[in-house]
Amino acid sequence: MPRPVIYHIPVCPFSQRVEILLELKGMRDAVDFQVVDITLPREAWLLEKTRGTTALPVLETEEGGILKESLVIMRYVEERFAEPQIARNTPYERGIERLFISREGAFGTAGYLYVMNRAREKAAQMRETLLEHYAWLDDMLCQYNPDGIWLFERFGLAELAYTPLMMRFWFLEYYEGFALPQTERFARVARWRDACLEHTAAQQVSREEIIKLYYDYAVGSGNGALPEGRQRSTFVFEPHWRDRPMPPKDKYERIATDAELGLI
Ligand code: GAZ
Repeated sequence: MPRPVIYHIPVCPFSQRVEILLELKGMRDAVDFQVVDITLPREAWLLEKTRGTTALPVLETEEGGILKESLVIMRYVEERFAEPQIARNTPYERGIERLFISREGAFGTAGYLYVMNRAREKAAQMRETLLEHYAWLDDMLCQYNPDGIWLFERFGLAELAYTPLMMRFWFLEYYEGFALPQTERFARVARWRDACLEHTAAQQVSREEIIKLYYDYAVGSGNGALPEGRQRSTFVFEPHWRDRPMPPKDKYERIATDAELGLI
């Protein structure tokens, strides 16, 4: 059976959104996921399909149609494999869902800039910016479902848009000592986040994997780029992350060697 193909980077938060959605539908095999190695130059045939852009995920339909942007691909999968429906039912609730999702980009950027920051004196401001995003989510959750867990009565599109990003933010706990303050301002969003991280449909990556693979981000090099003095990216597939040691936490002091990271 021909199936849509998604070209993706396995640990990328954006493709995990679509993986979670398919898992919620019990249809993981409805899409053929093809892995792209972010540490190698993009292949010409793939660049041709994307007309030159390199960001993933990209979906290709059976007819050769191309779609980019994880949230667009998410809606395509939701509508194409319509049963069971995961999106909300009414126009009003879909509106709330979309409003909630509308800050995912800024939320993700806040966390990534924070982990990639190399100037210790800027860390406090970056933490503050991220906390403002969590406070906004807290306020939304308090408005629409103050006593529950999810934005509505179950884990849905709102949750799957943010869960992969909140999982990547395990790197902030490890490299920045970041934690949500245990105060009233964040109580509702903390309950939501904890439930999101534990949801059975969202277990495609682990904390250990995130911390090891994103070491290069923590010393300022994103998207498979190589930090100074290094030959191998922490995003390489070999050696497997399970066989590598936990990276050093002192990201402001120095950059660990390939050997210390278990990459050679
Ligand atoms: N908006 C797109 C979507 O699909 O939702 C984003 C896709 C994307 O950025 N993909 C990245 C990619 O393919 C991998 S994940 N990069 C390779 C390339 O050649 O473009 C996130 C950030 C950030 C830096 C990196 C990432 C990240 O901010 O996870 O903010 C959220 C990249 C500094």
